[in-house]
Amino acid sequence: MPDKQQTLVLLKPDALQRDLLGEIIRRFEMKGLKIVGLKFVRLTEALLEEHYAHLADKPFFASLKQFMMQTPVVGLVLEGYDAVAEIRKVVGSTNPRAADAGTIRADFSMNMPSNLIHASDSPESAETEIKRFFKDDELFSYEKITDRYIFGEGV
Ligand code: IDP
Ligand code: MG
Repeated sequence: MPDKQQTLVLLKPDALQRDLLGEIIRRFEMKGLKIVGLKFVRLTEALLEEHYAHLADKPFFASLKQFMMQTPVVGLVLEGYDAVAEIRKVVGSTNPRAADAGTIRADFSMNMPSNLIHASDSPESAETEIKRFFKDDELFSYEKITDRYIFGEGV
């Protein structure tokens, strides 16, 4: 049986400004990823310094933080088999011009930092990042009629 995982996604200010929130969420839904958490988050400098700690010494760090604070971001927790890797595949490479055609970043964006989406890069970071942005009572477990078709149980 594949591994059922949860992962954290943030829809960045460029997704909001460019009216792409619905299109991006639609792509996740079409893939069969289940939305188990969904809310607006107002990012702060402190939160970004934690979330993007691996980029702290980059020359673009200050402008990245400013960009991420321009509007609220949409936080999502998505669930599915191998969800961490599968979402990264649907999202595409960090640099939109290096991303494969058909990925969200390749199809809808052109340059960094405005590549529309954050998605956790490993099961370990997904666990930390979900806790960073969502309280336990903001995550929901529920059955969908399509679960058996998407997840292949008892079809
Ligand atoms: P990821 O979002 O694909 O996981 P990371 O390396 O973790 O990529 O970088 C986080 C975010 O920082 C990127 O999504 C992008 O918005 C921004 N970023 C990364 N590299 C650059 C750069 O060279 N210039 C400007 N922004 C960058
Ligand atoms: Mg990353």
